[in-house]
Amino acid sequence: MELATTALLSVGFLLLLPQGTLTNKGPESLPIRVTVENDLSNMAPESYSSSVVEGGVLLGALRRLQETQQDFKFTVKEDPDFGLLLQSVNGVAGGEREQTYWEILSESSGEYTRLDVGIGCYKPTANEHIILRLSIWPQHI
Ligand code: B12
Repeated sequence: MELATTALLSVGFLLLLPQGTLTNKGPESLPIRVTVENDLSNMAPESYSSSVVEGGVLLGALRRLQETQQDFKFTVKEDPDFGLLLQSVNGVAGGEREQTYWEILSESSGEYTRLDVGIGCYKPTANEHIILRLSIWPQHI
């Protein structure tokens, strides 16, 4: 009798647990789009689909893209203060001499916003469109 009561109580407790508690589901995967623009070398823009885990950073989406797409690659350089600088995309590096760098933007309804942090800190949202654009350093920064 006592055993049956304990069993019943345990089943009741399990039913009360929020869904997913016992299934150990990982974070959701959010789709994002990445476009590489290099007008400076007259190259046609290339768009790619990738994904980022919910709460994950852009670096993860770029790594995933590099692993799945033969024609996408990138390199980074570590900065002691601000983390990871996107140094090259698809074999083209930004350079001190040419004063070029890979600018990172987010596009929505034709509006472009420059990200205020680098790829190691920025957390994309679902369906966000990220632009990696080879640009010339702004004159006053
Ligand atoms: C000049 C400058 C740049 C220049 C650097 C060119 C150069 N060789 O001088 C350029 C235009 C390349 C640049 C780019 C970016 N920058 Co900037 N930049 C600055 C600025 C105004 C001064 C840096 C400086 O000269 N310091 C003096 C020198 C002697 O010190 P240093 O340690 O050698 O400086 C180096 C680092 O600052 C590094 N650097 C510059 N910006 C960034 C950004 C990131 C994410 C990293 C990892 C490194 C880095 O480049 C400098 C030269 O090597 C700072 C603001 C500030 N007051 O620090 C912002 C600042 C560092 N940049 C910032 C940002 C966000 C960016 C971009 C991500 C913008 C974008 N959306 O594209 C990009 C980097 C993109 C990428 N490819 O990863 C933020 C970083 C915030 C953060 N917490 O991550 C800052 C703090 C400005 C701000 N408040 O928004 N930047």
